[in-house]
Amino acid sequence: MEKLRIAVQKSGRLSEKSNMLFDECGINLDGGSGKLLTSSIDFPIEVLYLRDDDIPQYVFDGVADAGIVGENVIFEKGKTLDIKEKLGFGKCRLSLAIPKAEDYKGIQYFNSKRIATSYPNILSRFLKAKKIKAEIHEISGSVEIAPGIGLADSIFDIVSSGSTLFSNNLKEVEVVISSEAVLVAHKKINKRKRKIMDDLIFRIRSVQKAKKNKYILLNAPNEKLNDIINIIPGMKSPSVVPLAKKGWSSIHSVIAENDFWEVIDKLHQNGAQGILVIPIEKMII
Ligand code: PRT
Ligand code: ZN
Repeated sequence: MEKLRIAVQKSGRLSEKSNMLFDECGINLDGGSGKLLTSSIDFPIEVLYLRDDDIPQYVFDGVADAGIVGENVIFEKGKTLDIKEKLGFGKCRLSLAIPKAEDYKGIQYFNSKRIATSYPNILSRFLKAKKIKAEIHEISGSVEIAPGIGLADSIFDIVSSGSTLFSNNLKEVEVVISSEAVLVAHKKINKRKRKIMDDLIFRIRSVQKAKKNKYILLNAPNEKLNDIINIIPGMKSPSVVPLAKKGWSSIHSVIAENDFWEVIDKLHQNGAQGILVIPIEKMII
């Protein structure tokens, strides 16, 4: 049977989350460690483990049909691929940073400066758009130490928490792109593989929606039901179940994680009691 071949980072920051995503989608991989190509026993995919830098090329060439990789790598490699889905992990930004003690008044600062980076293409596109003439020094790792050892005046690198910059006496002065892990696909995959891709995306979305929402149960006096239903409208509308105690009901609904604390406050103010909030595993609307 035809399978969709997906390239995934072999070992690094995206590996664990990528494998976890398959797991959460109910896709079990026949994962003897050290294997470069593995199949799922219960879903028509096979996973090819690669260095993240190689993933755009493999997908572009059609050696893999799809891949999970950071947007930063895709933009750097400049390959035309279909970005199918943002995956919500591996979030970071690509930023310009300069020594802490330097005065920074704007992008003009970088004129005639030497900038060390592993992302020369993204950087040169950015500098060109801003009409800045700087010298780009491409290095493959430990970019953050370049200014300290006199190799460059500044850097262009991935920043996440900012602590690497901080401990190297650098400060972030321009965010050039934001990035996260995405599911990408080869431009032309056949109909059968497209169907597998759609099934996979459907599962990914169900998992992601579930993560963004919580199941909520609470008790309230009947005269407060309308007010409470307005606060937690639910997917269609909340379930209301009478309690054994006369004049009281239990309300079940779904709330967005982002609204959580605000909603809880309002529910309290409107007489809700015994509020339980429970994670949702999958959510299909
Ligand atoms: O071996 P392989 O080539 O496959 O892996 P790699 O070493 O090239 O990449 P890896 O595993 O380090 O990162 C994979 C992807 O994770 C990147 O391409 C990004 O899309 C994403 N990502 C998310 C990050 C970070 N966060 C991150 N913080 N990649 C790297 N970093 C590094 C950054 O380079 C810097 O040195 O972490 C440091 C900064 O972190 P903070 O938290 O101190 O700011
Ligand atoms: Zn890499």
